[in-house]
This record gives sequence, structure tokens and C-alpha cells, in this order.
Amino acid sequence: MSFFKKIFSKEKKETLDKGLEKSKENFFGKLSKAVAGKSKVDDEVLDDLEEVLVTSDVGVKTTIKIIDRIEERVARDKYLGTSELDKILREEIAGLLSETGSGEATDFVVPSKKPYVIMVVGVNGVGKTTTIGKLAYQFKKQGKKVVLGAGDTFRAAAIDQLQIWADRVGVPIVKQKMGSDPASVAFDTVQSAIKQDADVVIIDTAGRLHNKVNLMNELSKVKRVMQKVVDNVPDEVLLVLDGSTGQNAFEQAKQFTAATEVTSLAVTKLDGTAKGGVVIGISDQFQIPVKYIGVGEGIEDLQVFNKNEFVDSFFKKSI
Ligand SMILES: Nc1nc2c(ncn2[C@@H]2O[C@H](COP(=O)(O)OP(=O)(O)OP(=O)(O)O)[C@@H](O)[C@H]2O)c(=O)[nH]1
Ligand SMILES: [Mg+2]
Repeated sequence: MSFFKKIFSKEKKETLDKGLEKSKENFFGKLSKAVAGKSKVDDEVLDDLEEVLVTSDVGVKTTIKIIDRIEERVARDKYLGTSELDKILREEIAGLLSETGSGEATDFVVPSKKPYVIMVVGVNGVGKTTTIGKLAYQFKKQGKKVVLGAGDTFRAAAIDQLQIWADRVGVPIVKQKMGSDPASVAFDTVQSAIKQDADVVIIDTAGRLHNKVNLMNELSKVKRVMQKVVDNVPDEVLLVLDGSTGQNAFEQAKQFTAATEVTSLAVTKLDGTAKGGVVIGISDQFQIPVKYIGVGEGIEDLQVFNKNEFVDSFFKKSI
């Protein structure tokens, strides 16, 4: 590993540790209450642990899986002290995540076929536009030519906001007037990307979900119309979820994955929340990989989700 790479990953790790600070405080606070005065992992400790996991937004299904594993271990090891509980929990959670169907996530790898088209979906305010800006920045740093498409034509401010990100990153944007057809914007964007010989296209979309049928129709139309320019696009449909909404993020993931074909997930706002456990539940329960996590509002605050690093950081007490 090069010197710079080492420095970079150390910094990355620190951002992740810092980003998860609130979640960790919350989790360890509850965990130490659950084991206070106990020397042995007994049924009562397990009940309390179950509550800690559920209230940390790991989700009921994943919590049950984790508790089952710990129970098995208690039965096997007979006498399991509470001092080892941290370590065992960490091992079991890491084990569980490595077995999930979503596999080991990597960042988006731009293929040689151009353009690589990413459509970004999700409800209002989850962080779609911000994530697009951060992603564009990462691609640009890799030397890729990026074009953004302002497919959220629902609000004028949405177009302006994407423009601000485009300027900040220094990439071109294709946009039309507010109220215009998002599919037409997507069409123009892909066409313009081909003309410019761009590597990556990222399309923003509006986040209305009050009518699932409408949303599904609109997203399929955007896809269909883009396919008039290039076959088999989009290459990725990235669903953005706001981690600070906890269980709501699970619901959104369920609804969106049922309504449209989602290929990857990004979970944002993990810095401002005590609900970081949501990422553990989401990566366990959906067959779609969590690729990115957002740990701040800045341009650099998007990280590739690495399960092991995440679990390590989540369980690291020293902040
Ligand atoms: N703390 C924190 N804030 C974030 C993160 N990602 C996005 N935000 C903030 O969340 C707010 C909403 O982000 P947007 O990117 O506008 O969300 P959106 O999904 O595009 O919203 P709409 O366009 O309204 O549908 C903004 O104030 C962002 O700065 C993150 O990882 N951490
Ligand atoms: Mg937006």
C-alpha cells in the first residue's frame, strides 16, 4: 500500500469513527446498562440485548437472527461472561453480514463501455442530490468525465441545487425548465454525454412517493426514454435512504425495491444520528448491496460501505 493510500484510509476510518459517534454512544450506553451488575450472559441479559438492538434500529428480523446466534454460543460455551459480550456481538454481527446475499460491496466501477448511467432515486430530502454531488466528485478525482442530469423537474430549487453541485465539482449539467418531462431531461443528458464522450452520467430524480403507481410509471418512462439513446441503461439504479429515519428507511427500501428495479443502496446522514444500526439491518435484509454511506454534508463525506470496517467502527468505544 502506498504512503498516500495509507494516509487516506486512516483519514477515511477516522471520518467513519467520527460519523458513527452518536450511534456508538447510544449503543454502548444501552449495552452497559443491560449488563450492569451481571457477570454472566443469562436470559435476562439476552432480553435486554434484544431491546438494545431493536432500539438501535437494527430491525426486528436481524435482531432475532443475532440473538439466536448468541443463544447458541451461550449454550455451547456454557459460562459466557458479560465482559465478552461486546466481542461476541461484534463477531456474530460481522459473521452475519458476511453471509448475506448482498456480497462484499465495492464502489461503482466504471466499465470501458461508455457512458455508465446511474439513476438516483429516493423520497424527498433523503440526500439524493448531495450524494450525486459527492459521487461526481469521486468519479472526477478518478479522472472520469461526468455529466449530471437534472431529472428532478418538480421544483426549481432542485435544479438550482444540482447546478450548485455541478459548479462545485466542476462538471457539466444538462437541465430544462421546472415542470418539464424528466424523461426528456434524461434523454438529453445521455445524448449530451455521448457527444462529449463522457464516462459517467448521473441522473437526479424527484422523490415523490405519495402515489406509488405514478412514481413507478415515471421511473420506467425515464428508463425507457434513455434506452432510445443507449441499450440497457441505466446501469445502476441507486436508492438513497436517510439513515436517521431508522425504521422508515427500511419501509422505503421495501417500497422502492417493490416498485422499481434497484441495484444498489446508499444510506446517508449517519453522522447526525443514533440510529446507525439501521445499516446493519438493511444490509442483512435486502439482497441489494449497500454501496455507499453518507457521513456528513461535505463533498468528501461519502464512503464506500465496507462491512468489516463498519462493524469495527461501530464497536470501537474510544471516540
Ligand atoms: N449530516 C448529513 N447531512 C446530509 C447528508 N446527506 C445529505 N445531507 C443533507 O440533507 C439535506 C437534504 O439533502 P438533498 O441532497 O437535498 O436531498 P434530496 O433527496 O435531493 O431531496 P429532494 O430534492 O428534496 O428530494 C441537505 O441539507 C443535505 O446537506 C449526510 O450524509 N449527512
Ligand atoms: Mg434533490
